[in-house]
Amino acid sequence: MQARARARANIALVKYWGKSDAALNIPAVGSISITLDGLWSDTEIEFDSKLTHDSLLLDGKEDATQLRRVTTCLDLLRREADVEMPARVVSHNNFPTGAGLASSASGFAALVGAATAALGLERSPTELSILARRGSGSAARSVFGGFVEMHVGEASDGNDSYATPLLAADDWPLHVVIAVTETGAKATSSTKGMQSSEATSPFYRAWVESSPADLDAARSAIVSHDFDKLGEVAEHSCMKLHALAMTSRPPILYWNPATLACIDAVRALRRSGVPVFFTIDAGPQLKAVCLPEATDRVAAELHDVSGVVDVLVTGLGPGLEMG
Ligand code: 2P0
Repeated sequence: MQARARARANIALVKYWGKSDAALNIPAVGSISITLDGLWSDTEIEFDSKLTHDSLLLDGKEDATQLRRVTTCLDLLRREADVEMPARVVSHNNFPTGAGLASSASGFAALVGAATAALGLERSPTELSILARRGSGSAARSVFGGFVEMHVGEASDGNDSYATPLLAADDWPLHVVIAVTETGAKATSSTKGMQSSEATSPFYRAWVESSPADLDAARSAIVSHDFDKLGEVAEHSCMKLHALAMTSRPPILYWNPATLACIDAVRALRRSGVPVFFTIDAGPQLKAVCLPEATDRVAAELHDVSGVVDVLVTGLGPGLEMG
């Protein structure tokens, strides 16, 4: 009753922020993401009747907060498999954990992949996406590679709220340059941040109402490989998310001065004709998405921005891999 899996991080170009059902973790808005080849979680799990409780070793350290979320997710799977055994989970991220680099997305997708295999549950990618969503909304997208859309669905049990692939990684091989401006964990988790925005931001309703138009624009830009159109809607969605965070009470500001300097650098590059746009998640890192011919230039410019401590470059990658 042992298995392992690898899942990659993803970044949303049309963002997820807010839930319609917190208990079932059903998102209030759909989202569109790209799965990143170079950032992954490797997770190994063993169910063992000799254990008295679940344990989690994340990057070599015990993590009580994440363990609670892991146990909630494993309880679902144990019910489906009709077993009660606790599990030992060992997970490793090859990138900074909890700093706005989507470690919960890759982590929960890998966990669900490994745990279903260890329990002998045969689940389709759609079913895995639904299970991963219960762990973390963005994890539903990491089950698939390339360009991925997450659907809100209509069912009250969440069984039609899952991700589907839009376009394979090789069909439009964009690159992503990540400017790391801080390696510590963020102050406000996504889960808490979105709860606060739902409850207190005066812009939350407008965010939900304007989401379908962003999804339509991004989907058609992806299908037609229209880089400028995708960049315009992605930056708009990113700015709306951060406007929601900033107008929550108390306000949440995920950026630091280097994040803003990176935004400036990307806009200056674009003015000089370089095909690049940015997105920023619930943390201070800026992700620049570019056409492959621009990668070296974008990486060099972001590397030189004051406050940038590291630059990671990656292409788009595959979905969940078992074994
Ligand atoms: C996204 N984020 O679409 C957005 C943009 C962060 C900013 O999905 O509460 O960690 O576990 O479902 O998946 C991060 O949210 O939140 C996220 P939960 P999750 O990528």
